[in-house]
Amino acid sequence: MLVNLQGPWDPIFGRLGLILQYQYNNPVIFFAFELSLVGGAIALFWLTCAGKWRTLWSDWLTTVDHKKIGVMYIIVGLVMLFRGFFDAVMIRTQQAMAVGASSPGFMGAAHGYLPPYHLDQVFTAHGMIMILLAVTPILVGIMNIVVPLQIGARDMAYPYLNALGLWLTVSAAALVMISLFVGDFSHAGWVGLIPLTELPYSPGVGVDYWIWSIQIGSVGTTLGAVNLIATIIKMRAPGMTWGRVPVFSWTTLATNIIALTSFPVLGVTLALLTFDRYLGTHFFTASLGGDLMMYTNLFWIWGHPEVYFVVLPAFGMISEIVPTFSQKTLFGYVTMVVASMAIAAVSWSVWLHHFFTMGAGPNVNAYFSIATMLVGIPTGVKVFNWLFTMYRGRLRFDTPMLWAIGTIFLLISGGMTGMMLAVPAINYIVHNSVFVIAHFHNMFLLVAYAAFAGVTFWFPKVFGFKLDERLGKRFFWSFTLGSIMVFIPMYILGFMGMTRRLDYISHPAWYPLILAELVGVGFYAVSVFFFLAQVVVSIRNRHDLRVGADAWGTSRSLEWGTHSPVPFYNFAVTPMVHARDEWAWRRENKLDSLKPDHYVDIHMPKNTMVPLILGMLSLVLGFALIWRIWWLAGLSFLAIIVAIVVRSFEKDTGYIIPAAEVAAMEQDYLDRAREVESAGEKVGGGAVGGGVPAASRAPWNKLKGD
Ligand code: HEM
Ligand SMILES: [Cu+2]
Repeated sequence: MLVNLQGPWDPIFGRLGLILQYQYNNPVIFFAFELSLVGGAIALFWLTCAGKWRTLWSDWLTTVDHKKIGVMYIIVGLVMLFRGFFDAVMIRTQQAMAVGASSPGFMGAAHGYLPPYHLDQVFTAHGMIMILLAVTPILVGIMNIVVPLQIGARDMAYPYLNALGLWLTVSAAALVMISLFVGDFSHAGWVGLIPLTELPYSPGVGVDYWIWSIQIGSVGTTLGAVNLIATIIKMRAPGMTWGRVPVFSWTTLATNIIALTSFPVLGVTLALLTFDRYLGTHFFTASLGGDLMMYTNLFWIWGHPEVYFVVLPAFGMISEIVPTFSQKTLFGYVTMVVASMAIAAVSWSVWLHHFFTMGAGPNVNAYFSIATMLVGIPTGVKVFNWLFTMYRGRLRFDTPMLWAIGTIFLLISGGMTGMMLAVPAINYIVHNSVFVIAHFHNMFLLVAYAAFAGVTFWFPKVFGFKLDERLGKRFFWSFTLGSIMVFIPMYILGFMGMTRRLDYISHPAWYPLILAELVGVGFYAVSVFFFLAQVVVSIRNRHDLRVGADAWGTSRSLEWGTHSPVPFYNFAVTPMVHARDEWAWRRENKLDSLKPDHYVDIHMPKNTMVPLILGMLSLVLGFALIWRIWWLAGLSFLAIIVAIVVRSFEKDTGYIIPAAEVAAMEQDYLDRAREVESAGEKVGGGAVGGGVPAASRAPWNKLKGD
């Protein structure tokens, strides 16, 4: 039943014999390999010398604490963001070097230094990594950290499932990284252009790496979606009615409904493609009853909702940040919530705008064109709400606010070009040009901006100290210069007719703009430096950057009503919610003391190593399936089942912290807060209800709940 493969196959080693046919003489890969070896060695050395193995194991690898899981998601996302950035640098330098027939070629390339087959892998990896393994994990990480705090919960509804989602994401990322050194990666674009992904056209293991890493990662994302939805529905603190749920939590709900309904479509689509490649079926082939466009339809039925999956949390984050730094309540809470749900709803009915040129005819195209444009209405509502929130507010331009304003600019420009693309007549002209690339980078940049806003905004909540503002602003401005320099020329090039995914530029008139893009990449590189400097300097100066519970002094929602850094049990006693902007309400009514009348026992989930083991086993399973090592695949699959069954018999999964112990821990936090408060403005204000400039307690903060 299995298909006949080209090249070697062996019952023990599967297709691993193919490795001998790959040429490992590429200096770029060699450099990356060296770098990871050296990096790994340094990390191991440091862990051993500093005696950190035990902390790593018990505080991080086996944890089920939603905040730590969130932090690990964000770290994985940032690492992959860096990897994706490296890919981008390679694409841009290749295009800048390979202009005109006389441009020289190196390392086996006719022009530039990347032969087409290698460049194709680089842009495929770039797209897939950035969307699924960089932006998505960073957002999931922020949702993980913030949502339980915002709704006054102890943890997520299913802490164990939460850790499992993380480790599946890690194993997906690991598979992509392994493909760099063992075998190769897909060359068929992040969308898996059909029939290029079918076995006859991609006989190697690259497409299989692409399939299995997405498959494993999306199981993780789906589990995360179940968890976040259940958490928001079931775990809200007493008094937190639906009308009081903070907007970020609302958008998290909307976005995870999208995830829960769309990721399974991706799973099924890839499974059908897997059948084609492994079992010789013909779902998506051009003959024997297969249908190429069925793949494209199914892919975008997931793909379009996915783009809203990343954009809605971004909207949610700036809906928290803009009011905080405008010192006003959010304008139009109800319309904001309705708009989020409307965007989620419309997102299922627009997928065909990705292939208007398929030739479905004017009626079908008109339907999808109108549906696509409808998205502009709720999106516009949101933009106006943010603007009205800022209108006559007392604006402060701390770093999170700068990123938030950048987000709004990008949303307007990216949304406009999206509207242009949604007109079939225009789309026929610019489809498959770099105008589309500029549009969606514009959109994904918006998400990145909001994510940086969110990370800077909630960082002090999680770690107890702020990130350095001066370096943060430099990071913002260099990143923004990079975005302008790379993507405005790209829009123009699209109009000039430059198609996407070129390895060679034949048109000399495009050259100046391509060079401008390369300069932009230089600014991005500078911004990476400022980001790393910001992290290092802030950690070094963490004592001076300490903050109290309300890190920004004007924060509004419930998460600011517990200590910074947040204790592992979140709230000493479950908070009672009185208003929509609970913390702002407490601040105004002088109810912002963090000391409750009395303490009670707290029930917490226990650490477990099962999720880590399951993650590692899925990595082995994925690797075995890619290389068709059937015995290993069977064995690891069996081990996964056994681990799940064994864990489900585990009854003793929680423990109690006695009230007295809680009281002692709380005392430490309160002492720390007092110390921060007495240090006053020097530490950036925002100690326990104190250190806030009097002006920020202005009368318009008054809000009577819903
Ligand atoms: C007002 C909202 C939006 C509209 C009207 C819109 C419209 C479109 C249209 C019509 C296309 C197809 C272009 C073509 O291939 O010819 C497109 C492509 C794309 N858009 Fe948007 N879009 C919007 C928002 C977004 C958002 C929020 C994101 C992501 C955060 C996004 C990401 C993408 C991506 C990734 C592609 C192309 C993928 C590819 O072909 O590789 N869009 N958009
Ligand atoms: Cu779309």
